[in-house]
Amino acid sequence: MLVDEAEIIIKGGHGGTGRVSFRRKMGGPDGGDGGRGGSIYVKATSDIYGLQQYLSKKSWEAENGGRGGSEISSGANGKDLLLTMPVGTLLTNEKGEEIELSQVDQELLLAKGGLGGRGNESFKSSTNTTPKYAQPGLPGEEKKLKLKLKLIADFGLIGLPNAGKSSLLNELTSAGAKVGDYPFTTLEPNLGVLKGKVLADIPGLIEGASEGKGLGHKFLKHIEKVKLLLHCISSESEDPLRDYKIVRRELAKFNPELLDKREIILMTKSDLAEIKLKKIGNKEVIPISIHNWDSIQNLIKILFEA
Ligand SMILES: Nc1nc2c(ncn2[C@@H]2O[C@H](COP(=O)(O)OP(=O)(O)OP(=O)(O)O)[C@@H](O)[C@H]2O)c(=O)[nH]1
Ligand SMILES: [Mg+2]
Repeated sequence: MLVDEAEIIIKGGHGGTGRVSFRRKMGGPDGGDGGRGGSIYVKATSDIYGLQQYLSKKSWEAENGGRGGSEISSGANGKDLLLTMPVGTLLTNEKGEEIELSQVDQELLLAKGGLGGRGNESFKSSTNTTPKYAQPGLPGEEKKLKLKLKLIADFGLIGLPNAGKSSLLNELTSAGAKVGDYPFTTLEPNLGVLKGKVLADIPGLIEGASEGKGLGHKFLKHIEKVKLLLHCISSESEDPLRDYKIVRRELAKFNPELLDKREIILMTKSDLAEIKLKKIGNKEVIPISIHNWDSIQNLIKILFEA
C-alpha cells in the first residue's frame, strides 16, 4: 500500500549532565562536561514507499548525551539519528513552516540535540576555587511533524485496462507492479524510478472514468502534474483508434488541460499482432513490447530526449 501521509514526533537527545567531582589529592574540582545529545536528520530517498515505516512507529528520539566524568573527562556525545523519507515529501511543523525534500540524497537537520551541562571544573575561578555545582544538560529540540508525499511523477502511463501499463513500468523500473491478463489488475497507482525520473502507472481508464466509473478516476489527479503522458494502446485491440479516443475523452472531461500535455502514443504488445495504425493525427505511434529489448531501449531514449 502506498502511504502518502503520516504524523510523527521527533526529539533530539538530551544533553548529558555535568559532573561534580574533586581531585583526590589536591581537592580541586575535576568534574567534566556532559556530552551533547544526538540530533535528528532526514535524508531523501527514491523509495516511494518510504513513509510506510512512520505508520507503525510515530515517535523517534536520538540518543542522549553521556554524563560528564571525573578527571575532566567529558561524557560521550549521543548518536545522531538519520531518518529516510521519499523525495517529494513535504514536512510541516506545528507553526505551519514547511520544507520539501526535492532531491534524492538531500539531507537536512530536523531537530538539534541538547547541549551537555558544564561540569564543576569549568566553574572554577579565583573567587570560587571549589565550585560544588554543575549544570544539567539541556533537552533536545522536540517537534511534531506532518509528512505528506506529493506524487510528482515525470511520466504518466495511461490507457485502457489490460493495455500493458504495469508491465511496461516493471520493464523500465524496478517497481515490481502486479501484472495480470485481466482488466483492473492495478488498484492504486504504482510508481517506479528510471534514471532519477519518476514514472507513474495509473490504473486503467474506461469510458465514464471521469464521472467515477472504474478505478481510474480517483487517480486522474495524479497525472495533472506529469510532464509527459505515455498513452498505451494494445496492439491486440480490434479498434486502437477507438481505444485512444475513449481515454482522451475521459482526460478532457476531467480536466481539458490534460489534452495539452505532451503525449507519446505506444502500441503495446507489438510481438502479438501486426501494427496497422502508424499515426494518430500527426502523432507517430511507437510499437513496443516487453519482449523486445530494442523497443524498450528506444523508448528510454525517447523519454530522455523529450
Ligand atoms: N506478449 C506480450 N504480453 C504483454 C506485453 N505487455 C503486457 N503483456 C500482458 O498483458 C497483460 C496485461 O498487462 P498489465 O501490465 O497487467 O496491463 P495494465 O495496463 O497494467 O492493466 P490494468 O492494471 O488492469 O489496467 C498481462 O497478461 C501481460 O503479461 C507485451 O509486450 N507482450
Ligand atoms: Mg496494471
